[in-house]
Amino acid sequence: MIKAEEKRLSDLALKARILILNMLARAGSGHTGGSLSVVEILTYLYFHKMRHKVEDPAWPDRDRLILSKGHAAPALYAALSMCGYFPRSELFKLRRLAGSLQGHPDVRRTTGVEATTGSLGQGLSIANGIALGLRLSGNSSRVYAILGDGELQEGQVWEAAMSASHYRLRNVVAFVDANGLQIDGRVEDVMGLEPLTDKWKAFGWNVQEIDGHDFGQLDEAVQRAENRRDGGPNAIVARTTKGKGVSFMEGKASYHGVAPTMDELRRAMDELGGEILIEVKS
Ligand SMILES: Cc1ncc(C[n+]2csc(CCOP(=O)(O)OP(=O)(O)O)c2C)c(N)n1
Repeated sequence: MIKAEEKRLSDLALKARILILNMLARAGSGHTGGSLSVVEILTYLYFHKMRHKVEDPAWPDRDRLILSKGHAAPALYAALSMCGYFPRSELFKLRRLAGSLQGHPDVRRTTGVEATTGSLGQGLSIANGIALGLRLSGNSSRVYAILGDGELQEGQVWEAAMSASHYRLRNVVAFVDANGLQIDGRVEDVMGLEPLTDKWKAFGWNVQEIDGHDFGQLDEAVQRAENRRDGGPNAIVARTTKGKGVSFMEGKASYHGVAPTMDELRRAMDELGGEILIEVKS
């Protein structure tokens, strides 16, 4: 990836972080740490890799993205609004009853969302079904699924992993946002997954392990995955930092499921050089 493109994507990722923190502070609840860890993966996919058309969200030849770790919806919403799927003002109505942006992605309510997720463990199965359908209809679109590492403790993920390799779904790329933390602590303490890449390999996947905040590495891994001739699904274990970008949130499980207070938002914006985009709630 050329330097200018890396810079463009980094600027977009920064903008996404500013939006995520503002929308969560406005909502007063939601998942901060795991939204911040997945920003580069989403930015890379929406702004560099995927074929999609804002003016035609149901374009049959679009690539699909399934955010299996649906609690990171704020990161998905930031990316979709920055693409132009809906106005930025919608972001500040996050988690309102009857609003278009629910706490977890809802395919019926939000333009650009491909699947309803939030109940962990289901996204890869959905991605497989879509990928099989695309293959049956001779469509070469790709399906990208993003899973959390804590999410991998759900048994359904491994059923989906088996079926994707059984059906040689080379049009599926699964990212693991491996930030090492889950709701209340370290993944390795709650229920260890390592050696994680070996597990995917044993289930018949091609696996790569990268730094999930590095656009160059994301691009190389995806290109390598898609250029393989030997078929089968591809997994990318993206090592990330929960809370990435905000020093006092980084690596802390305590920021998993809480929104920033106004004071924390101010401190975060000072660090990121971002603006407060919301009014203080009374
Ligand atoms: C089936 C199910 N069980 C429990 C939850 C509650 N929950 C939401 S996020 C989360 C932790 C997920 O950890 P991880 O996948 O590592 O997410 P990240 O650290 O990237 O935010 C849990 C248990 C859920 N959403 N779905």
